[in-house]
Amino acid sequence: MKNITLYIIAFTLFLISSAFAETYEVQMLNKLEKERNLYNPSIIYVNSGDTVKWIAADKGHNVAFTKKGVPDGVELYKSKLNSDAEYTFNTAGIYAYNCTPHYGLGMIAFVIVDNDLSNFDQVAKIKYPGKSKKLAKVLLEQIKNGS
Ligand SMILES: [Cu+2]
Repeated sequence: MKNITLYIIAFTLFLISSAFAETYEVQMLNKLEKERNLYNPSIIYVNSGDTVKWIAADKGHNVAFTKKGVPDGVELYKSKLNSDAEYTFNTAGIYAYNCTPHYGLGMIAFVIVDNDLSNFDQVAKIKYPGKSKKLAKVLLEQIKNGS
């Protein structure tokens, strides 16, 4: 009987947490003020179970998880160009991602799941190409400072 009660409690908690899973939107843009080829916002904090939806507000972009930029055991997700994309985050940690055609032009962004920064050093060690290098430094500094 005790086991059944625990099971019911666990299942109820699961239902409640699923009901509260949120969806966040990130825009894929050609231009915003002085910036070109960007994700807006470029850093978002979510909880495990939450979904991020990337909106192809402008064409020519996609979402590709950056190699070595995700928590251990997570497969690299890659979306199609010109299309909205969606991914549900179930593993805690930092996720670095980039636009395949605009990686060298600085089109990178981060998702932090459950406020877990345990893979920070690994993500900071990535060799970000071209303009991504400077932006990665700025964004990672913000992540480190929790802002
Ligand atoms: Cu792009």
